[in-house]
Amino acid sequence: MRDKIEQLLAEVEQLAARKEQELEEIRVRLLGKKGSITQLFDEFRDVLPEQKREIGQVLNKLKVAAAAKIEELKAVIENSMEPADSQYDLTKPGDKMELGARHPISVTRAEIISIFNKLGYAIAEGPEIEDDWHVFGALNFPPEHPARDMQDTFFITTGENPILLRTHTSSVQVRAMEKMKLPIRVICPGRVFRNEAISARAHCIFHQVEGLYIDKKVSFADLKQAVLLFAREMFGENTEIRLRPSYFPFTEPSAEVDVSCNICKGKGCNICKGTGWLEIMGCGMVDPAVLEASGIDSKEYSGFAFGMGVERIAMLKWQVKDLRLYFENDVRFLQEFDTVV
Ligand code: 2U9
Repeated sequence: MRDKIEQLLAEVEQLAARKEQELEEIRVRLLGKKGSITQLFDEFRDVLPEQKREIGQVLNKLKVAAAAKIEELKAVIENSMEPADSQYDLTKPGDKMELGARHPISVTRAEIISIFNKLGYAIAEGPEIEDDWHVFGALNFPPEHPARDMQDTFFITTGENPILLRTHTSSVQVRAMEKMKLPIRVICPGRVFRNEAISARAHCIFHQVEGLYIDKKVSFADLKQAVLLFAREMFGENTEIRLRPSYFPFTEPSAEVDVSCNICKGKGCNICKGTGWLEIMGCGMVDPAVLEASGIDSKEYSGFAFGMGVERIAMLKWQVKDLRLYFENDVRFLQEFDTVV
């Protein structure tokens, strides 16, 4: 096989050499000392003065065009005569093709979305650069209220309704409440920003999936059932949940949700720090003041909401100890995940 390839390469090179010689003969025939174009220049001396300008122009054009064409063809032939190994080594084994993979955060986000899609939630998206009203005002964070300290952010403008980077995707739910017809059942995945020092457990950029369900007679029992269904789909059918009372300005009552540790099955290990439980999200009943702020009658409608950090869910799923790994995009880390698409 190798011999055959080399023989054929030699033939191609011989062919190119022959063609180059033929081309040189053509050049001499046209543009050489006695070439036909050169001869026309000799005859040009006898052209009548009144025709000299016109014929001179055409003649020059012919000479330039012929020279250019010959140069062009010479380059083509020379290229094809390059020694084979300087251009292609047909005997070299092919380069290994690296398969791409989805980022573990994308995989986790897609899994969360798919679970809620099955529960009838639509997806809503909104701007990362928001105004103060949609991030704080409409969600029951009065100006100067200490609850704002928990979600300090990056301001783009100052003034009465400053423009800033959203600290949660709740702003998307506010926009949904403003424009969607009731009942509303949405999840809002997206990137959020907080003025936080970067560490193994916190970052100034992270991803959330939040959800909102508003209808007549929505109860805390409905919330608990939705959270339980999600937890069992995400972490396994034997997963148990527990709700601990908490505080958020936009929900009342509010709770933190824990799932039973599926590493030690609730016995206590170093992943769950001996407690048997892992915190996965926050949730609560939408505060009536939040419904009213977006023009929804809180006497007729009620709703629940929940929110989770995608990085946190992904850390629990794969037992990743340092959040920063998700942002560094070191391929050695990314290749650890079985996420080839
Ligand atoms: C509207 C009304 C209520 C969204 C909610 C949480 C609880 C919550 C955190 C989890 C970890 C954010 O990523 S995190 O830091 N979120 O605990 N979020 S209830 O409540 C809403 C949203 C929109 C209109």
